[in-house]
Amino acid sequence: MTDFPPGFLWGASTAPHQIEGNNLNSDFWANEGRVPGMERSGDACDSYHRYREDMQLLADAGLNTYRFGIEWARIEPEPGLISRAELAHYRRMIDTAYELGITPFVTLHHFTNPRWFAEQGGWTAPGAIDRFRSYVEAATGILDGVEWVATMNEPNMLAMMTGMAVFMQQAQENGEGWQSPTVDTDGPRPALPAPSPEIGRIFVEAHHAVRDIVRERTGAKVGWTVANRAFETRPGGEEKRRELEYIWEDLYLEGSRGDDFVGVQSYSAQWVNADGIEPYPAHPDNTLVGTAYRPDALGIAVRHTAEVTGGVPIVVTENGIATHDDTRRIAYTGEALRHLGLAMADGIDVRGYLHWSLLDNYEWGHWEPTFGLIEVDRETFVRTPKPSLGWLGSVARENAQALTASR
Ligand code: IFM
Repeated sequence: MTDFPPGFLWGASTAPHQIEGNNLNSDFWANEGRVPGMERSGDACDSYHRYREDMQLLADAGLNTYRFGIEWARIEPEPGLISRAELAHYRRMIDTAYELGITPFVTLHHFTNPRWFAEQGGWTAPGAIDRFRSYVEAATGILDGVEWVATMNEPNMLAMMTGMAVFMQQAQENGEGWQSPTVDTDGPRPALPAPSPEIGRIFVEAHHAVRDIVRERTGAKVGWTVANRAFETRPGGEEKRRELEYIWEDLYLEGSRGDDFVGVQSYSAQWVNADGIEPYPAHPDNTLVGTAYRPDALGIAVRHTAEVTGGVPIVVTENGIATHDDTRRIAYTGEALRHLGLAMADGIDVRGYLHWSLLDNYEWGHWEPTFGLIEVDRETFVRTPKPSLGWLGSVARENAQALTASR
């Protein structure tokens, strides 16, 4: 058995645009449906109205933490116009979590921006950080008592997506299909555009700016969450790996030095050779988003994160698998937890494990890949917990994970 430390956070994560539904004032909503092959989020899981039920299922299973986001596009639908009603909505979510004995873990920005922010030039426009700062100042008004706040989700993927806006524009003009940043269901995933370090540095600056605001105004631990690619090196690929690792991860991990925690988000691992990142080869074990089945990636990810950040406490803020086979989800997660336990046994400071995702949700242009511990009927919104929810809940209750394979 691996024992996890007392107070370990056990939970699941979501993001507003992926579950709430009708995020009308966001830039992502504005683009949905315009590009062929891109499905719309629509009502999503209607969690905007059904969040209590979602949290109740999480708590009943035995999990103790719920990571959810608050949506800038709802809170500030027009520049400078702060919606008190939306702030009150998110405060009710925080209060509901506490009422159910759940620790809320709040993300301030998860990929989506207000439509007006995008129209003003987005993150690369002058004044972008000030606009984000103003939103965070308003948001901190409802964070009283919240212990964990992530400023931005996966700034490295966001930097890549910001580059993808150009691709989307071209795809629209040429009538080409949508390429989700997170999904490729037709064989090996083509190389994603590398995130621009210039844009990445804007996010580091934005993170530091709002980290200070959150610290001044709340008692929360503050950090951000970084997508980890768990790169592995083919002979001769060492230099290329260092170059890519900086662009994809280390710029952001270095930006988290001085934070109270860093979120590790891990799904798969990927080989790098002297020419660059190798696409995932087609394989029957590949997941529904086209990635290789690599639960061991979580161990690689936390070890690399600890090394680059110099030991900033880690919370695994996302880890999971896109599959229709829940038995596989349990097998994947058990193995990922085993690798997490081994890293912790080697002295890495990990404070929690939050599974992605609580619900089958909108995977950025697609509904087919399902990551959830809970199935959602998209017409009736009926929630049906999968066996993996009960399984993860029992791991959480025992605060331990049986080691099923040898080291
Ligand atoms: O669904 C996404 C999430 O929004 C960010 N991290 C990866 C997940 C799965 O692709």
